[in-house]
Amino acid sequence: MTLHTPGPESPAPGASAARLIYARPEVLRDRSTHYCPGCGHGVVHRLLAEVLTELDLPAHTIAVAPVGCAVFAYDYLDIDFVEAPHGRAPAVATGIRRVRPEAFVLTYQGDGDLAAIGTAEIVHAAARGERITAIFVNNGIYGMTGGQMAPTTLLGQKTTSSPFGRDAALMGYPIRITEMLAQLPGVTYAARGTIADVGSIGKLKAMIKRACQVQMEGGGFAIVEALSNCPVGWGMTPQQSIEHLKGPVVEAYPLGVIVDRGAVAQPTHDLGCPSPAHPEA
Ligand SMILES: Cc1ncc(C[n+]2csc(CCOP(=O)(O)OP(=O)(O)O)c2C)c(N)n1
Ligand code: SF4
Ligand SMILES: [Mg+2]
Repeated sequence: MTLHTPGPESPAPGASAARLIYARPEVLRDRSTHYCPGCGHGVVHRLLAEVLTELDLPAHTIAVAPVGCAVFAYDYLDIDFVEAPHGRAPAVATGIRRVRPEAFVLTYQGDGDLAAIGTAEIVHAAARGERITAIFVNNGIYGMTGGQMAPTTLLGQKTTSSPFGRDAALMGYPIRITEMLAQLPGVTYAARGTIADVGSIGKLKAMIKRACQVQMEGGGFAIVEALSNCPVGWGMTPQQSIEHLKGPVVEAYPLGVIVDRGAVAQPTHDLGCPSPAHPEA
């Protein structure tokens, strides 16, 4: 899409010029998706497509698709994909890593996939410091199967399996799994962003880019959690779900870089996690 925009860069009156401000990255296929209106998965797909393109990675990438609403990611991103059983993306990616050391290996998982059925796989891939870039879309619910409670569901949140709201005494507390993983010395980079607004989307893109560069530079495991929305599962309109995301969700899951052991930069928020030295330091 091209737009004629007035401003300092505008041509002299009478002259015509167009400034490209939006173009679909080729790696994002030109087709509609199955996602519900307002769903955040599409935003994350777009950011991934942009970052992979900017880093010249599409031809070198082998991605692993999850079970969950993003199960059809392979239909939307024009890169090589392997489909993993529910929760097993990090294990499948480990296998790919071992037989294709030169490949760029990417996983994409939801919170039910990564933080529930796949807890063991993600913890041990991170502990081994697998050279994998993990994209973790946390919408606080099992979207695909009808909105059941996930480990990430907020306290008090109503879901189809917690109809009176999540009660800590009965159902435990939400897991900040990215902070848990960040404690492991094999994790080179861990960060949390959100799709809640334009500024946050830009920051999330920078996090995804950094997580990809970590792998390109030979670093260990890198994970970016994207706080996302599920308007259908949350019983909200898309607009309400974005407000909810910006409010209680971001409050429960602080945004920022949790650890970057590949850079001089220190964590931008301190949640009391110990900060072990980089194994190679
Ligand atoms: C072994 C196995 N157990 C359970 C399921 C059912 N199942 C499919 S997707 C899903 C939850 C997905 O939730 P999440 O990973 O958060 O993705 P979302 O749909 O929210 O993006 C479950 C439990 C399954 N497909 N396979
Ligand atoms: S159920 Fe939720 S996560 Fe799944 S496509 Fe719809 S809005 Fe997105
Ligand atoms: Mg989910």
